[in-house]
Amino acid sequence: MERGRGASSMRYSAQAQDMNNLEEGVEFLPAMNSKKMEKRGPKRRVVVAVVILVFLLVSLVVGLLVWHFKYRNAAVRKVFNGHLRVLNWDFLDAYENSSSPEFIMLAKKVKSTVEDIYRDHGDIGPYHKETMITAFSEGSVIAYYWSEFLVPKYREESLDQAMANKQSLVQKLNTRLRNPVLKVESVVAFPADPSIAYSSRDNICMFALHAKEGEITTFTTPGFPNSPYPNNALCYWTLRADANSIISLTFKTLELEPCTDDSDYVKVYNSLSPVEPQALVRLCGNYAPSYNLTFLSSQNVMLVTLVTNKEGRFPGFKAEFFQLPKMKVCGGVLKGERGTFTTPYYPAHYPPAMDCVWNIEVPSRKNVKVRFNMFFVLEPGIPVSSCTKDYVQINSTRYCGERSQFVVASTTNKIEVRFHSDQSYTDTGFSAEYLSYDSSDPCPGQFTCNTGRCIDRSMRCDGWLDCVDGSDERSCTCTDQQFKCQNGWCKPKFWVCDNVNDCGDNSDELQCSCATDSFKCDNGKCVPSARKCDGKDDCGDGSDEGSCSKAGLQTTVSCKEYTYKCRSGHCVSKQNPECDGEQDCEDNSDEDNCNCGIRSYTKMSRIVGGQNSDGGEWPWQVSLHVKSQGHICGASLVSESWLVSAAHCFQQMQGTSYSDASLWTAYLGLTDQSDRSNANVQTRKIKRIISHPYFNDYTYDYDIAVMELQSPVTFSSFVQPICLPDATHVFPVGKDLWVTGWGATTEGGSGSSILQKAEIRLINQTVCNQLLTDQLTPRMMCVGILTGGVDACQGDSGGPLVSVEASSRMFLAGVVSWGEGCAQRNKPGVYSRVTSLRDWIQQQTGL
Ligand code: 4AZ
Repeated sequence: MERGRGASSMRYSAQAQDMNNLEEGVEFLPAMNSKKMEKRGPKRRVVVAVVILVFLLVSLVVGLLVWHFKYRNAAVRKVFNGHLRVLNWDFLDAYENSSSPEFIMLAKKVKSTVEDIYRDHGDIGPYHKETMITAFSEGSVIAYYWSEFLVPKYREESLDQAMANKQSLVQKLNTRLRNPVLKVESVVAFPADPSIAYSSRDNICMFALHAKEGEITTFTTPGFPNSPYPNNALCYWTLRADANSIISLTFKTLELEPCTDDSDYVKVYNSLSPVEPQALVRLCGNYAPSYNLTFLSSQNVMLVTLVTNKEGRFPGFKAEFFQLPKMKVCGGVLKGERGTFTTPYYPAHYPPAMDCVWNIEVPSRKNVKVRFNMFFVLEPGIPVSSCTKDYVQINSTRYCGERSQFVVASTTNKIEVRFHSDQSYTDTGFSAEYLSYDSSDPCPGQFTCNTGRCIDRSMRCDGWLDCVDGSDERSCTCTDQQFKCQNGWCKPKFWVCDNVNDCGDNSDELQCSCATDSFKCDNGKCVPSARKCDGKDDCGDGSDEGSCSKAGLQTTVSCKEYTYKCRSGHCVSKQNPECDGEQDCEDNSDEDNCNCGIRSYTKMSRIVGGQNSDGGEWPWQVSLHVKSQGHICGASLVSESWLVSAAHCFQQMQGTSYSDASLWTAYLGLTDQSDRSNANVQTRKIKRIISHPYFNDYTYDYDIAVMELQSPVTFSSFVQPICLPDATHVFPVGKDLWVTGWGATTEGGSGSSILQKAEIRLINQTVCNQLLTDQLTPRMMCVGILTGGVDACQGDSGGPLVSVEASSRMFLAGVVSWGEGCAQRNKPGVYSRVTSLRDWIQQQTGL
């Protein structure tokens, strides 16, 4: 400021006289300076001032007018879909045919009633353009319609609110007109799906089908199976059944464009109107043959829509439907020693809007327990911790989501099981059995886990964790064939000194050093010391040939798949030379970009099972939240602006497109989910998500994604990147790695508020492929404790699996991907193998 004033007075003292000079004009404002005014002629200055003032005023008015007419008044096209019930009218079969005179006559009446309702409302009436009645169904008569509006942008919100609250208007209309032609109620309208309402289509097709008594009706996408469905198309199939029936719809084959944000999709509605609150399922891509694709309605109508984009044509679907009598009661009284029960129509998707109650009673001297053998009550976007939509309730506990077998026991001879499904999105439900048991012997002839599960007695104290909570391995007396760990557990003696921490406290691996003249390999093998650094891999894992530098530098060798390539293009033989604190390449490129993998302090306990982490212990751990759903997945910080996570976290899931970067928020420096406002926490929005293009949502191959933060984070003792290993980096089998996350702490259980850590070890790929029935690909690796009990679980996905390497630096070895359940014996967790995906990460992020 001060410098500016000085500059201007210097210009003035030079006495520039040119009045056209803009800088002179600036000088003209201090009117108190009478000397200057005199010199330049007062009249001329006043005229210029007035002209500028007028000019500014005119510009302002013009600007305001342009803003008012062009922007404030810019009209937005809005479409709503809805339905209403006409009370004083009976349904005729002819109403099913939209070209029948009966349909046309009633549609005219309904349309004028809807227009009356709109006209009555100042936030709706002025903007209404058109309403069309699309269908009728029974009860007494339900009319389905869509309405189009043109509304100025600034009135859009009030229109949305008024449309969401039309019930009060209808009451007004009904009271205003004492004898209305149509008496209407239950008027509902929802904003139309934008992919249907707001884009023009080259191909529209509509089919109306009515189930025939005792017959199955088949329908297909246009051209199926001889030609693929058309591009840029919108097809509707209205399915109807007789009054008091419901519809069972099954997709026999379905092959659409693979699921992405804007891929082709089929959506099924429990209504004749395509409204989201009554959507039952959204299907895209294709489904495993074992996946049940049968859906049930709650009424006698259903709508199937196919929406296709401009590219990619796929075969489409063949579907069939039939009618069933509407279920009168759901649930009931179940008596006896044992029995089974399921959700309605199991294993088909249960109908929406269902409430079932089973009152189970076993003989009076016994207690009762319920075992859920299959449990799929998953509503997209609803966390298992809240169960606000579809759920099973026993006593006051609600269960939802996908769970593997679990037991709920009662301490009396009665138990009440409730099932509730809401209006939208259904799943395949549950299959359960109830059993009576003796309170003094809940598992006759078997061992009872503390969770209530019964396991074979031979599994007790056998070294394997068969109960999820490890209760079968507690309070054991070790046999002659067993080793007693320091923590009291018994493990088979032949597991001692196998370089695997079987006890969890590593006590089985202490006192296992090699003879004085031998070298202990990283894989536990002992080789004669003379063979170390002899140019031959005697250990089998190369560890006897690592760290064999001469005068600090590694000798250059010819480049192989497994040799580290320096920036100069030369290769060195040393295994894992990156960021180990030693110069191995001539150009020192092996020690470049090594500001990673170090935490503010080291604190590692070696304990089986997850444990609470301390703040700053895992500074690369990221919690990924989705708006209104909370923590969904983990991720790892690899630079100031990039995260690595799992592609399956960003899949399109019924109703929500998780690949939309704007849905996500990343929390860094976080330990306790309930303390997100902690000063060490940094929050970032996501700029973009790049999932691996080869990610396969069936096999989970290439389950990796990178995410760019909208703005870089600031590194601190709570926020630090993890090192990315070179593609040639070797993580030897048997190596202990750490997995961290806020996921479920028991299979099917809820997530943890405090970040959990667990130490697990890398399992041989061939052995694991056998355990997991040939499901592994080279982009996967198994890490876990084969005895069970320690594992990643739902909610840990995308999170880091890290390895402590030379100079205590930690490297990202894997990304939590999938598993058969959690922490089960012989079912280790599967992780995306970062070294196999390293080149892709480099291409995407430049790191
Ligand atoms: C999951 O659902 C999940 N036991 C992640 C990891 C494992 C299982 C499930 C491994 O996100």
